[in-house]
Amino acid sequence: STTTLKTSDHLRHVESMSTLPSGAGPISRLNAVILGESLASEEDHLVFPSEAFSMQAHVPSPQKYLETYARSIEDPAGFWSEMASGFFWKERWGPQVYAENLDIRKGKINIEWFKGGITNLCYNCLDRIIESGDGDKIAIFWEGNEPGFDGTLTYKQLLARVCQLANWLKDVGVRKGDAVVIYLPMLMELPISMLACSRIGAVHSVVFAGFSAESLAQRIMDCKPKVVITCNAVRRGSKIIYLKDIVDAALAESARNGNPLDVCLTYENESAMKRESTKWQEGRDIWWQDVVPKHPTTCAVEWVDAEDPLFLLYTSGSTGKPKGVLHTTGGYMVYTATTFKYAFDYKPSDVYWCTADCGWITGHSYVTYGPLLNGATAVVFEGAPNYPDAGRCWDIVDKFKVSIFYTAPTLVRSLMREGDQYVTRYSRKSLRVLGSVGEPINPSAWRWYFNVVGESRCPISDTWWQTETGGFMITPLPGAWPQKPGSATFPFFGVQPVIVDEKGAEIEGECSGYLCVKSSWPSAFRTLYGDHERYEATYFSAFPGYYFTGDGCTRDKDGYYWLTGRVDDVINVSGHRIGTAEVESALVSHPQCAEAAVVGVEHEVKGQGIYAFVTLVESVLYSEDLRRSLILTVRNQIGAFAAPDKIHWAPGLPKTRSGKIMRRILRKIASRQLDELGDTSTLADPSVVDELIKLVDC
Ligand code: 6R9
Repeated sequence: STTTLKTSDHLRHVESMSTLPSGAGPISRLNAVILGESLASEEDHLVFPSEAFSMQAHVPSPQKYLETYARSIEDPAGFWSEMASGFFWKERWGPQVYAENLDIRKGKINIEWFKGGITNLCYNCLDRIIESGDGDKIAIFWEGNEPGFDGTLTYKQLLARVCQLANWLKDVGVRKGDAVVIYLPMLMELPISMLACSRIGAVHSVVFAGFSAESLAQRIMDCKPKVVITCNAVRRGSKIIYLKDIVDAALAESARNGNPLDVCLTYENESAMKRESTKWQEGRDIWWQDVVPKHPTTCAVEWVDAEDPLFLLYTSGSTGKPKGVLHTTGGYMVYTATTFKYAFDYKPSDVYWCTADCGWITGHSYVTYGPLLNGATAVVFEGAPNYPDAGRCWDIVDKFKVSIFYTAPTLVRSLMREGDQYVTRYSRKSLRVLGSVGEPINPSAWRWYFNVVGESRCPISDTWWQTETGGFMITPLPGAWPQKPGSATFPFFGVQPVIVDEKGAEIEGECSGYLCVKSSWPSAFRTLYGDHERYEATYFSAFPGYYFTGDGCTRDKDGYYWLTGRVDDVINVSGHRIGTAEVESALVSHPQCAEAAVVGVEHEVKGQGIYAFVTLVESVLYSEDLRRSLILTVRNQIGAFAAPDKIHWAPGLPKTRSGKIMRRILRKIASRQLDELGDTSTLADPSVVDELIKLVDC
């Protein structure tokens, strides 16, 4: 069906572009263009891959991309079956490769891939690689917080460790389908725990170890795990974080609410804290080191259906309650592995490092599963990227000869501020591909990353995707395309993005609007845990017929996609998703806070900062102590990363007559665009705006 090709807008544009000779334009000419010069328009700036890079790439040219993309859209079943056939399936999937209904008007939203196929993700990550002869290859280079503190695991060693834990989990009664909450820092035990769960068909739910006791308790109460896995403490930079204390508080809270937990497996992280000083609840708490190593190093695999759940990961939405995003096994496996291979142009000789924490989706798909499924060697880093100084990342790159480096724009910007000398002090000659994720990367950070870190030789894969999508959706394929700094370029194979207007009508060509996706892809999330209605309402109702991403997007004249940020009440702080409603509900839980409205503001390093307008209860006076206490409340209820950057005292909030807070006005005040407040006449009391402006710098 060539109609797909004709209606698919970006294809038409890039087809005309693809008449450019592959690798046209030497890099040196481009550097002259990009260094320092301000461009009339970002979309006119093309950065070409070197011919040498393109020649060795999996996708060496626009033509090759176009061919493969067209095939993936015309025949998704055939395309994805072929991708899936590289994995081990105990039984092949049924005659129908996938089934989907993304149209709420036609009934229940439903997505299935490879149903009836019987497999196991852990088996495919480890046993399959070992059987192929790579058992002695390094799976994980682990680097501790303190330089010089490190370790390695080969594929065989990793499998043995995973099996020991899997056996212990079975011993304490964890069965297929049971939930296990993992609250660990970036120790090797974190990917080991994830893999052990998937080996026995248990559903892991990793909670980022920066979340507070209350957030952890909320997640525990929602998914009711059989076991929680944690460690006593961790060093991060120069700080020590006492994780076990946080877990104790969360478990107490959960027990108070009628959800007692029987088993808390605790890893003794000796370098941060000795077991003697760890608070302990006999009968419930068990030291990892006392039980896990005693278990056999082999463990039979629990074969599961492709559509059996693999993990739950909670993420923020526009209401206060976090959403348990559910991913299943088969499609997730095929998609994360395929995207990893193509978007990073992965080759078996690469050493790959993703700086994300396994507490986020990036750590699930591209620290643990995607790399291992490809038999890759990956770095797992426990520490902070600026400790002991801003050169740490490049020290690690040189130490392990990292060739693919994947991080977030916020880190790029913070290192950029520290100065080039921290980068150029190190060789970095092993690097060949760079990656970016979490938020739009601004063109100036892109250029610094490209020119200084990558010495103008490494393509940047700016991967746009979400917890919900499981894997990359819009991403450059290194070597295939000329890049544009700040654009995530084109959709991955099988992905059909569309841009719609407020009414949900698809817009063609050069345009801006809401980013939706019009057909399913293998690693799409299948539901929100225990709340399929919320899944349908949040993602499939705003624009019937499509999956709505929550992001705004522009497509330029050449068909390149430019993500412009969230259009809902979600703020993106240093790549972490935070719902404004979550912060607001934490603030109003403070006894002296009557009302709160939170908006995102531009922040030089974090991308967005959190700006909170706070109304106090009658007769309470503003003070510095109160400001601190409000911020502390948010830290305690959500986590330090959600602490507001600014508290703005608000005698009243701008509301419509129906009582809806006009965030549009608050955003303008927060970003000091005071002459662009727009129409305030629909407000119930327009004078509150003047009051707010008076208090701008209090
Ligand atoms: C993977 C991840 C998802 C939201 C997403 C968007 C933003 C992520 C981006 C990006 C522009 C990129 N986002 N990657 N925006 N360019 N390369 O971050 O998942 O934590 O669920 O956040 O992050 O706004 O909607 P998640």
